[in-house]
Amino acid sequence: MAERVFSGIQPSGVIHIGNYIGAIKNWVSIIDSYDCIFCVVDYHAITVGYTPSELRERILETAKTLIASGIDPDKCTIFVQSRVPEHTELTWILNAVTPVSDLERMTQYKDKKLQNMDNINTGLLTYPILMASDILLYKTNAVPVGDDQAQHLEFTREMARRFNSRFGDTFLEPKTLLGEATRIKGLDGNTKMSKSLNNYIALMEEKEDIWKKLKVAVTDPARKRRTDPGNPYICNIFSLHRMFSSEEELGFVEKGCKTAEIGCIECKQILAKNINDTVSPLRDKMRELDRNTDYVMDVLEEGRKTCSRLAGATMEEVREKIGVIY
Ligand code: AQP
Repeated sequence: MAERVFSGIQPSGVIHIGNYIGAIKNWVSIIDSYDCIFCVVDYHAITVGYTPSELRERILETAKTLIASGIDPDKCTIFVQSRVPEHTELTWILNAVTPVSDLERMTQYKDKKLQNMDNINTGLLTYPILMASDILLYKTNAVPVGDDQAQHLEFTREMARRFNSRFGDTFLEPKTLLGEATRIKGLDGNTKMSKSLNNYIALMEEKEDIWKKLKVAVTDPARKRRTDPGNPYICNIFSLHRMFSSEEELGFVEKGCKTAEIGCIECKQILAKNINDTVSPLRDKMRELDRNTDYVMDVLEEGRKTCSRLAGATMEEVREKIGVIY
């Protein structure tokens, strides 16, 4: 039996190249080696401000984007979190064994609090418990996460240990499967590329729009004029080249930037072409799926059935262990 992998993505906005490089591409690369479950985590997405009609569309769009990016439904399970209510049931139970102080020190909570000052709801605080439930419900062996989620995965392991030591062996402690890429910064060059920060290049962005966004993206501030030499190692455009460009192109822009032989515009044009070359087959596939929404709905329904069966079995065990079966 292949080891089980679980990972999720929020339908909280447009999926961007950071999500692709940091998560989805890695998921595609392991799909043949593990029993993979990929989840559109819509209940996570309601912890920040949103519009119900948009969420409805984004759930389906996120599922389509996964499939268009190479997550083959014949090789794995894809489903929507809210369609399997055991996720929230387990969350409530794990709430009761989680110290509030553990949640308050989570880095993502601190960041999100600052980004959502007018809506610091309890869901932002308990987000890691829902994530732990997603993972533990399926007796997951390994979770592929970007380094931004590493703290939440450590928290999940701690939850498994805590529950097991109190109620007896139930959950597995999942390992981390770290992909090759680290965190992708946004076009502002400051924070991580994020759906909610509008500092992204969408995965399905059209060629002209990729260029429009890259043209104004932040580079090494020391390069004020075309003739100023730059430092590629502090330039976010160069770090994106590492993800999308060939070794030869990397060498060319590295040297060209340091010696001012090329300007930022030429450097960005090479990057824009390479991003477009990577995403254009995905865009084509997405258009095909847009014409075949019934197929995507069928995939999600199959996923729901599989996950309901697995989650249902775990919850029977959990209810028995915590003493609510009489
Ligand atoms: N900038 C990034 N670089 C590398 N990996 C990233 N991921 C997200 N942003 C980057 C990875 O994408 C997966 C799915 O992320 P998510 O949808 O669960 O939520 P997130 O990490 O909070 O993504 P966003 O884009 O920043 O969304 P919002 O703005 O809604 O919070 C994860 O595996 C994550 O590591």
